[in-house]
Formats: sequence, C-alpha cells, structure tokens
Amino acid sequence: MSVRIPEGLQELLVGFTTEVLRTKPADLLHFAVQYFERLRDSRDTPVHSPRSPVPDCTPSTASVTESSGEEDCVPGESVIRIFTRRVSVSAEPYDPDEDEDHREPRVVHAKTDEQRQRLQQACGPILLFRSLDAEQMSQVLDAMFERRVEVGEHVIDQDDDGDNFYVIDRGTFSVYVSAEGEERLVGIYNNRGSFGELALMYNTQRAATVIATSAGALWCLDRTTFRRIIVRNNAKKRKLYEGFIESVPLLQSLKPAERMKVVDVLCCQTFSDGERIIAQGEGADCFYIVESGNVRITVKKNGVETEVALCSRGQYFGELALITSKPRAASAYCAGPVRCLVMDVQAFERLLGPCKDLMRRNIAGYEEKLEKLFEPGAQEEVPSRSED
Ligand code: 1OR
Ligand code: 1OR
Repeated sequence: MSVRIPEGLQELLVGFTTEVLRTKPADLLHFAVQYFERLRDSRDTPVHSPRSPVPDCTPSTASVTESSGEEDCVPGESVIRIFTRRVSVSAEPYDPDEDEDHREPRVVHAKTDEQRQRLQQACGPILLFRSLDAEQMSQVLDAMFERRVEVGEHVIDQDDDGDNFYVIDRGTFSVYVSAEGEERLVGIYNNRGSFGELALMYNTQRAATVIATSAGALWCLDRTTFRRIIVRNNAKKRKLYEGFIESVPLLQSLKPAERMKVVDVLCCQTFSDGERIIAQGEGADCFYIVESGNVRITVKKNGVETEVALCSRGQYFGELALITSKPRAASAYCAGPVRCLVMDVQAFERLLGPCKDLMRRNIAGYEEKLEKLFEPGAQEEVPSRSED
C-alpha cells in the first residue's frame, strides 16, 4: 500500500521542530497548541507589507515550499517566518551571485540557554554582524556551534580551504603568516574578536595560520551560512557605500578593488548629539570614518578639556592609538547626530597599509599643534582636519 504524504506536511513539521529546538518549551503540548493556532491565524489573516502587491509569504501549502519569507514579509510576524524556515544539516555550496530566489536550507544547531547567552555576548562586538538585520542575525546565531580548543591546536592552517568563520568565546590565539619560507607572527587575539572570514568572503585559501595559545572555546559559523548571509549583505553594502568610499581622501591611494574590501569589513554606526564615541585614555580597537555629521575632538590636559579639531564627512579619526599601540590620545564627541563607518584593528592593519604614510604625516602635525594650542594666549580657532 502506498502512502501519499500531503503537500506541506514535511515543512510544517520541520518548522515546528525547529522552534521546539530553538525555544526548548517546558510544556511541549501547550507550545504545540499555541504554535499551530498562531500559524492558522496568520494564514487566515495574511499580513502584507504596505507595498503591494507582495509575494505570498503566508503559510499556504502552495507557497511554503517556495518562499524563505525573507525580504518581503512584514517584520515581527514571526509565526509566518517560523513556518517558512527550513532546516537542514547538509551544507550545499552556495554562490550568492547565482542565488536569486533565496531558497536555501537553514542550518540550526541546538544550544542551551547558557550557550546562547555566551554566544550573544561574544557576537555583540563583531563588526561583520553589526550591519545584519534582526532576522539575518537570528539565522547566524542559530547556525553557530561551539568548538572547544586545546593549547597548541591549529584552528586554521594557511593555504587550506575555508570551512568555518570563528568568533572567540574565550582563549588566546596567535596568527602566523608564512612567506618565502619564513613564518612571522602577525597578530594575536586575546579573548575576543573573530577570524577566518577572508577565505569565505573571497573564495580563497586561508591567508594565515591561527593557533590556540591557551585552552579556549570558539563559535563556528559554517561556510554556506556565512556566504549566504554575510557575503550577500556585503554585496548590498558595496552598492550603498561605493560612491562615498571613493570620495574619502585618505583612501585615494588604494586600488578600487582594495577600497571594496574596505567596504566589506566596515559597519555603519550611528550616534546621537553629544554622545562620546572615543574616550581619551581608553584602550583602542576601532577606526572611524565620518559618513555624516560632525565630530568634535577634545584633548584634556591639566584638567582642562579643549576642542582641538572637528571631523566632518569623509574625514577619519581613531587611527593614532592603533598606529602607536597607545591609549586614545583624545576624546571624540558628536556635534549633532553622526554616522560613522567603523573598522576593527585587524582590518585596519591588513587593508590600510598603503594609507599609513598619509596618516603618519598628519600625526606628526598633532604634537606640533598640541604645543601651540596649549601655550599661553593660544588662539581659540579650532582646526578642521581638511588636510586628510
Ligand atoms: P582566513 O580565512 O584567510 C586566516 O584565515 C585568518 O586569519 C584570516 O582569514 C583572518 O581572519 C585572520 N593577514 C591575513 N589574515 C589575518 C591577519 C593578517 N590577521 C588575522 N588574520 N594580517 C596581515 C599580515 C600581513 C595581520 C593583520 C593584523
Ligand atoms: P586616537 O586613536 O588617539 C582619538 O583617538 C583621536 O582623535 C586620535 O586617534 C586622532 O584620530 C584624533 N591630537 C590627538 N588626536 C587627535 C588630534 C590631535 N586631532 C584629531 N585627533 N591634535 C589636533 C590636531 C589638529 C593635536 C592637538 C591636541
């Protein structure tokens, strides 16, 4: 006797199972009743975005297998999204340029509450994740899985193919690059940060070897999910920021392809009037380019805080501490609302080498200006950093 499986049954059960694994309800039966009731209600009362017509992202059996519900559904309608999510442990190779209809499997690794909390803490500061929307971020978190490492373990070997992107939960790691038969230590990670994005972003072999120098734990994101979400998001970022990045004077010495790599690692951060972006004396791990608004740079000396420069669109700040490996030499405050493009120190080191001469020339001017600004009877005028 042959049994016909009703259309949509598999997706229905997979959606439900995913949510059970994700939310780990105490009362499974109660959860199931609520889940399916909400699902039915959302089908009976489809909610569309004001833009009309919209693709059908309600859970009718006909549409469920066709849609991931990603881009055009109304935010907040989680039940619709729950239903249209699909789970798979198989990771097919993914080319974001070829994928037009967003029909790809979703990877979910179950986590305890304690793991989820640690994961969220570790991922909060990761710049590559900051420009993701809530749904993309939730997919990333679902797909990540924990890996414990021992001291001396090679997490990545240079020239291998890229399998995962790694976010550090805890532990220290050294980065080595071999060239012309010589291996050089080029960086260390100390209990935070991420690595392993390059081979996945650019479909290249691993650019460096990363070795654990203590026991630790990593959160791993598989190649397919990374490319599906981060690389696709980067394509959007490139379109958004290409024009602006080309106009930034500091980046003029980079080739166009290098400038696009800068865009890939940047995230956009917004700040409100009066907010402090940098505090003098603190440790540093970021570099900033002003996309809009004005940033006041102030220096505190002998208890007196004096404005020493004003950065506006296209200008940068926060390079000094990264170059000198010293604490922040000045504070940065928003004069009105500000949007900045932010880059982490590893990307700064890797990508802005050709711009460092120009930065160093400007830094040489700081000391000189510092003395002039603080000598008795110094003029009040605040210099703009237009020379950048
Ligand atoms: P991946 O996928 O190539 C190795 O695998 C990872 O090491 C790489 O991604 C980066 O995330 C990380 N150059 C290349 N890769 C680096 C570097 C680096 N630092 C960290 N990684 N540096 C330039 C050396 C000339 C050091 C910059 C501080
Ligand atoms: P940072 O990483 O030290 C504060 O964080 C940033 O303020 C610094 O990098 C520079 O990018 C920026 N002296 C020190 N830092 C300055 C100055 C500055 N101007 C901008 N920054 N001077 C003003 C020169 C016009 C020297 C006089 C105090």
